[in-house]
Amino acid sequence: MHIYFCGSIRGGRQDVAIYQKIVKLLQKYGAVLTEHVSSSELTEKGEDVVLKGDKDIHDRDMEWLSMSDVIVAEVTQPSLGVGYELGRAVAMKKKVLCIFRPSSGRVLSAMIRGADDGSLFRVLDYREDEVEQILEKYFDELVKN
Ligand code: 6K6
Repeated sequence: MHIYFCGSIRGGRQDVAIYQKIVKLLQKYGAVLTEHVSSSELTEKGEDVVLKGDKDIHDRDMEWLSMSDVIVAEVTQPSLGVGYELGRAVAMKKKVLCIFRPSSGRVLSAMIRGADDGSLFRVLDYREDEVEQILEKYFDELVKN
């Protein structure tokens, strides 16, 4: 299974430790195409030594998105890039799981929370200590269906 993980980069790197935990857990279920999103070396500037610029980043990510079987997005830290990826994933009719921590004190965008359709696009609230169970339950159900 190919998994595309989304997390804020230029939107702010406050949650990078949680992204690392999530990516590690996701690797039990398949290949995470966007492992770099959880790299603590990647700063908000998101400068890349390998890719030439933003167009390369965009085009490569869209290719990976189209190759992926499931998209998992940590949406607590607002990010334009993550919102864009989610919109493109919906247009591609991909399976999407968004996870959000209400303990952050933030209120999730209505365009994300309101996109939950109970099947292809899911939005789940979680506490950090629940992340393992929430992913296990989601992927168990995914392989059954
Ligand atoms: C350097 C090293 C690794 O990555 C970089 C440069 N930046 C990006 N590389 C790969 N994907 C990116 C990069 N910047 C944004 N993205 C994609 O958008 C990721 O898949 C994230 O889920 C999302 C973050 O968007 P912003 O708007 O918070 O940056």
